[in-house]
Amino acid sequence: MSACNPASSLMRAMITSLALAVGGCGEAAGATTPRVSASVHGSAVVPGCTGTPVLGGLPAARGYPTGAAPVRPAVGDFNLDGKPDLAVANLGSDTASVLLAKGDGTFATQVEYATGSSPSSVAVGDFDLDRKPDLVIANYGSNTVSVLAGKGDGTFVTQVQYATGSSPFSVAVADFNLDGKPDLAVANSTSDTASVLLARGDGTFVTQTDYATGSSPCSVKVGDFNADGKPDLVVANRDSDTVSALIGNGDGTLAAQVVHDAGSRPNSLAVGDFNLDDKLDVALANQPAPSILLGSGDGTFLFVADHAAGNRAGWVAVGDFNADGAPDLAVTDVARAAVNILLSRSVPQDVR
Ligand SMILES: [Ca+2]
Ligand SMILES: [Ca+2]
Ligand SMILES: [Ca+2]
Ligand SMILES: [Ca+2]
Repeated sequence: MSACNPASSLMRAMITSLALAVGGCGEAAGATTPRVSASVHGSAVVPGCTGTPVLGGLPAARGYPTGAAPVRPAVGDFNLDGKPDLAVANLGSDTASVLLAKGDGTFATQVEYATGSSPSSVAVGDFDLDRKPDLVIANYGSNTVSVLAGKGDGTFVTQVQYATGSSPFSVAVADFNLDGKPDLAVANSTSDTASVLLARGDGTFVTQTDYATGSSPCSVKVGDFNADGKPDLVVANRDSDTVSALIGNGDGTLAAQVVHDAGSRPNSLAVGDFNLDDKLDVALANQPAPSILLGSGDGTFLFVADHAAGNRAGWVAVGDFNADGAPDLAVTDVARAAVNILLSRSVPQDVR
């Protein structure tokens, strides 16, 4: 059974603890590493701007209903009013929910859209080049991605599905052939591949090209890790304890993977320059604690020992939560049903 399998008990626990979006209302800095309760099943949890209790300097969470087992929220301005909205894949109800922001930290009631089976990841891009954000969703149970074109008023047209590898568990957006049309990358967790689907620019996509990864790729992210202006991929291979870096050739193809040791059970990854050396790094939510792959700037990485914080890390996201210009980490802690915030100054001295 794939470790990305959402039917596994660990994945159910992860899914339950994942329903969150960390964002905010400005001054959310904590002097110490705060721990924020974010365990809600069937709700998108958004930090409230006017909530009462404050834990470790961050506002308390406020929940909004979604479909069942919401995972991996994405942010976009879907009704073009300048306020960032939310989209969430509802793994348990085969839908995606869109929650439009009111601009005061609260959100309107969700609108649900049909997806494929067991949607596991959602990303945002303008695939038909009409300047209105569209959605792409990886459907774990249908071996497809769904593309939903945005109308620009916060609503979306009915999905169109495209074939991927087996059990796609993560999707990312980048322009891999540098033609100005955003393309797709998908991590196929049971075929041990990453797929690239090139965009035609009218909202449709060319048939996928597959690239080998490690075992059980659960998460894919994009960055220019060798600083040549061409987007590259990193993939977390949960069952081989590695991260694959696939360097983009700039023509829509990728070089064969270069494999890096990544600690134990990397479940998800995020990209940022965590030591502020202008070279992109990779943060890993692995077990028992998050780790960093420090970018060398040439597409290779140096593994840095686990952080002390965290326990059974599930998913990781990057944001500058204390507004000091350095990227911080939000890591779900599966065992404690919590999100750990690791401020950038908590990166060990040997990393900085
Ligand atoms: Ca569009
Ligand atoms: Ca393209
Ligand atoms: Ca590159
Ligand atoms: Ca760096």
